[in-house]
Amino acid sequence: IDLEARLHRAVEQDELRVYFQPQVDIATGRIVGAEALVRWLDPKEGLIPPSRFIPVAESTGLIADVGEWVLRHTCLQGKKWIDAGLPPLTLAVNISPRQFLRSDIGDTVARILQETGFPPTCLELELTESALMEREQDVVTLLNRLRDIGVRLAIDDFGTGYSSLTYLKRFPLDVLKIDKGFIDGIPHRKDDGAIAAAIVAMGQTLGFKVLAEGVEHEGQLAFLQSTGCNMYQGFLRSPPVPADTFRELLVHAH
Ligand code: G
Ligand code: G
Ligand code: MN
Ligand code: NA
Repeated sequence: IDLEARLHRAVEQDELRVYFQPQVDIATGRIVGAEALVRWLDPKEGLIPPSRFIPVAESTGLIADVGEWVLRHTCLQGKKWIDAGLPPLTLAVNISPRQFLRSDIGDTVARILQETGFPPTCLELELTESALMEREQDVVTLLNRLRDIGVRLAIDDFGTGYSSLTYLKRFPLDVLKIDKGFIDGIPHRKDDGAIAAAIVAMGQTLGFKVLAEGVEHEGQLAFLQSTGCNMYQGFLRSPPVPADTFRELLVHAH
């Protein structure tokens, strides 16, 4: 049977898993949140990465079911951590363009927050530049509805899309995530460093928090610290890990 049919069954039979990658406050070194990243635990094939099934889900429409599963599962996990007395965290969930542009995304998010009891202010939605470049008026309406619900909004892979900087002043956003592609060349490539530093300065002037993605080395972190960048994610601290492992990271770090 094909991947689409298998994925459909995987959602129904709870074969998906959510991994969590720490998001670290650069000034304090503390874990302040996590990005939720889906995996598919196939009984025969083992762990299947999202790069293999998210595009299929997007092109077949299954993304609505997969996306809703990830959102609900992440909020349930976040609520468990709050109830267990862990320090407050922001959990970031990736929303694919097709999932975002459905007119009922606001209703879906509001319903899941209500059902799970997870606080809206602890949930961040990661959107891509390409999703925001679609029908602009619809996008403004969708973003404002999400903003009214109280969730935070982040731009993922910032700097890589066919984007226009005008959307930064038009859309209600909270976080810019600098794409790993700019972080890779730091500190030896002057151009990458200059672009990262410029994104931090511009983003912060516009009132956003800025997060650097894919930080792997101390040299990158030291450079980002010098720019005043707010947060980072990357293998330097931890790859995405299962919930229990993430909880251990939290407990040991605090
Ligand atoms: O987790 P990994 O490091 O393999 O992620 C690969 C890609 O899959 C990333 O671009 C990430 O944004 C995407 N991805 C991971 N989880 C989700 C998800 O729950 N929803 C969507 N839409 N994309 C995801
Ligand atoms: O949603 P997004 O496209 O930003 O997904 C993040 C992706 O980056 C995931 O696939 C995650 O596993 C990966 N990732 C996170 N940190 C690092 C890192 O330090 N190095 C590398 N190579 N990949 C990373
Ligand atoms: Mn992301
Ligand atoms: Na990214």
